[in-house]
Amino acid sequence: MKPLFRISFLLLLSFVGLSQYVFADYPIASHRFLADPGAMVYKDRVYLYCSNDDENPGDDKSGYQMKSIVCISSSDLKNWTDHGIVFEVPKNCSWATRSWAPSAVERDGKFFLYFGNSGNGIGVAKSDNPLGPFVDPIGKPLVENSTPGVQPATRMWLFDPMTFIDDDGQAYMYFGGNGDNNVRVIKLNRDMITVDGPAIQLSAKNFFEASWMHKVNGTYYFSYSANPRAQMRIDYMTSTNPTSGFTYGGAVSNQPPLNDNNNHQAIFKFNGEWYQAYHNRVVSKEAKINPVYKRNICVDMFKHNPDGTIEVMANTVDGVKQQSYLNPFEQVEAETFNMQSAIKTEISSAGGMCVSSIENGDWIKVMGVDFGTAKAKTFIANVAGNGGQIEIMLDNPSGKPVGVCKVTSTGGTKEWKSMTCKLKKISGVHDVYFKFKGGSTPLFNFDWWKLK
Ligand code: FUB
Repeated sequence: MKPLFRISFLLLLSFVGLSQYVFADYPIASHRFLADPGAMVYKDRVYLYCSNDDENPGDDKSGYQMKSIVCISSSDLKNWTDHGIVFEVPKNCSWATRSWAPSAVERDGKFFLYFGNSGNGIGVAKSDNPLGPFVDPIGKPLVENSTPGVQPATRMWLFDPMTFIDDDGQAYMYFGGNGDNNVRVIKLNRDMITVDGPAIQLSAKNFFEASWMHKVNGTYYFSYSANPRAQMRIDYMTSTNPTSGFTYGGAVSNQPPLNDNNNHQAIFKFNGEWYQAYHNRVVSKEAKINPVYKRNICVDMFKHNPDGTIEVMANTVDGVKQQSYLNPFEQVEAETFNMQSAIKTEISSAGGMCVSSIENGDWIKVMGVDFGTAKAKTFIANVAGNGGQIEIMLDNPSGKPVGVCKVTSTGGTKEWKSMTCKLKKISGVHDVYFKFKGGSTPLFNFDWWKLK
């Protein structure tokens, strides 16, 4: 079935100036329904590990059924790469039936992913690579109701783990939900897959879910989603100690626009600035489907004041600046883009992911591509499937193509071939639109592209 999120070129143009509907920083990876981002900055990229809302049937009866974690990443905060599913239960963790609201951390060259088995316990999975596959190393929950210090608690949701490594190397996992006194923090051993001592109780005003910890200039900031009585804001409290002495600080951000339901943040520092990844429900609302279980990911920026308080974050549609331009002379994965209309992604038989489900009129936008000094002569696209063509437009999606790449049938979606076309002389930085045309359904799969 084709995705419901389709932006027509006309509609895209009509967005200009209508800030309410200009999709830029929210949503990102709009071809997927994703939620509950957990951010990890590693080397020069930010990785967001997300609950996979594509797995929710979407009706009010079925609720949240997510059984896998999807990872998206970016080095420029504008173009995001879809890495697909990196962990799945029970395939990668036999005791779990759900995988909700993950967070990830790197230690000693290994990567650890923490997740909620819905609200019934917390699991850990390990990998040698940030893109997985992550696999359960202990064969049981890391934290469950019988873990010392978790109980007694009133109707606690045992989920939403966030693991934080302090400057002295001590790791702490924050978790819990559904009640002011239901915040817990537990020390982890250096192996990151066993706990060190009992869970410690913390209390947070209007605590609902979505625990997160970040540290600035020696101050520990515990942020969380407040309950519906407090409009599900992202609130925070601070302390000079990671496990005690917290005082309420106020809001990091309000209920996001076009959300009207649960809220879940991940706070990260990238290139010296602070950001919040979160979810809202703009894609499903725009597509006029039931938005409750179909969320999408967003990113915005915020600041800490000199006195240590947080300036309430503004939810914007274009508030995040592109951090670096994309180099088109190196292979660019087709599943790296800023915006799209009606495409999907799938596992590529050539490895990694590819753009799929491409039909006549679909498009993707890659933002801030640096063509340099007009040295590009040829566009190369690696494709597999039926025929069609890729029109290449700069800056204006309905402008004149600077190149048209004809795609002939390759003999199947597993038969990858490089198609080329001449390009007009182009210099400088441009947003590139690839518009797909053709008669067959689907046209072809698109794995990568580059310029020569
Ligand atoms: O995605 C399922 C649950 O919804 C998460 O665990 C909560 O944080 C809320 O976002």
